[in-house]
Amino acid sequence: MPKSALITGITGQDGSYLSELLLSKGYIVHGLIRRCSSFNTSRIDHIYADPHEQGRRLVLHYGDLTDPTGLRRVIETAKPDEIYNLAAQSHVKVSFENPEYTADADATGTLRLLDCVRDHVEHTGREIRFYQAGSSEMYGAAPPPQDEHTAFYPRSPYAVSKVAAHWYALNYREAYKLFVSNGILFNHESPRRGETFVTRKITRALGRIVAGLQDKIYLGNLEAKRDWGFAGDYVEAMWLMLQHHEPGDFVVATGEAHSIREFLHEAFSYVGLDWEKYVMVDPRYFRPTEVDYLLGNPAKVREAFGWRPSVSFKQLVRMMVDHDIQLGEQDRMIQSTRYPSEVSVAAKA
Ligand code: NAP
Ligand code: F7E
Repeated sequence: MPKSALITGITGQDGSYLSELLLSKGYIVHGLIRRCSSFNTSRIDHIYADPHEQGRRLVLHYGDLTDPTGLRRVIETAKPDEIYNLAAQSHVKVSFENPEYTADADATGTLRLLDCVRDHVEHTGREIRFYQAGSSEMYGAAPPPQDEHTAFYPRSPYAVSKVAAHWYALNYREAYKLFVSNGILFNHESPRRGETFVTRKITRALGRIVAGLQDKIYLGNLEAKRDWGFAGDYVEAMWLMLQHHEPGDFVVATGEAHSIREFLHEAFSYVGLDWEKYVMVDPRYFRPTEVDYLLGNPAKVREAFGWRPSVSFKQLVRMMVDHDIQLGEQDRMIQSTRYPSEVSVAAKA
């Protein structure tokens, strides 16, 4: 029998890479998606399988971490061997604006899912292995480098919610002897990164600058430092955690940190531009409490699974810039073709 996995947050950056990885390993992949008035599946459209297809291995279910009865039904239907809980309101700045929703989805949502697993395991006697998507944001103001022994000091409603989810996961591991692992992942990026996270915001704007579609980019704090890796590498670490002989808590990071300024320099100089001519600082992007310096120590995952990042900082920046230069060119083409039709519509009106 092929293994089956349920991924919450399948439409997100990590969900899409993880789905590809699990399908390539022969899994049947179940994904939780939210009903939305416009399509939200662009990251998984290339692996989507029509429900009428025989033997399809990707099955999508409507659901939401704020809806426990729906979650219970999905688990009963999918009967997964592994659950990857990636769903979250994942934007730190937005969590200051929607703190209660962030806590409901990210903290209580994790508790709801764990409780469904607890009951399912108890009633059926099946084993379900559970991955919880924890974050380096949980370390917040704790000085670098951070590892599994560093005390959490969260600095946003998002980070506080992730700390709660981490402890719920750990408590369910100890109380009910469930196989639950917490990944503590440092920032990981890709061409599929949401466009309001700083790396993608920069590369997307750069692509449009090169295409002649904009000449400014407004950013917040340029001094913060992050340990940025490639999302494709990080989903492999998630999978490895659930194949390990015992559950645990694992930091996943590159062990190298760079400031936003350094990211800007790397990206703009790659296409022969000086970033200082295009970047404006706008305080609207400052956070009420900032996380200044995140630098992970990945020694434990290296020793436990031999995991190492395969993409360097420079390669990551270039991969994202190359992708967004193409997207900028597409934007330019769409803009130039839209203009004549808008003119003809206006002429008819
Ligand atoms: P992402 O691109 O923002 O994706 C988040 C996913 O969660 C999307 O599929 C989203 O659905 C879904 N979602 C949001 N609220 C939900 C709810 N109430 N119920 C069900 N689904 C919901 O995030 P990501 O970068 O892939 O990150 C994956 C996970 O890892 C998140 O939990 C994030 O907090 C955590 N994390 C990320 C990083 C990183 O650097 N990327 C680092 C550490 C931890 P829609 O598509 O419908 O919005
Ligand atoms: O900000 C600064 C900002 O939003 C990084 C999420 O995936 O990783 C992510 O959270 C830094 C911060 O990521 C802008 O102040 C400057 O210091 O790209 P970000 P994040 O907050 O680190 C962690 C690990 C997660 O778990 C989260 O889910 O960049 N910054 N100017 C800016 N940030 C944004 N977004 N936009 C700016 O204009």
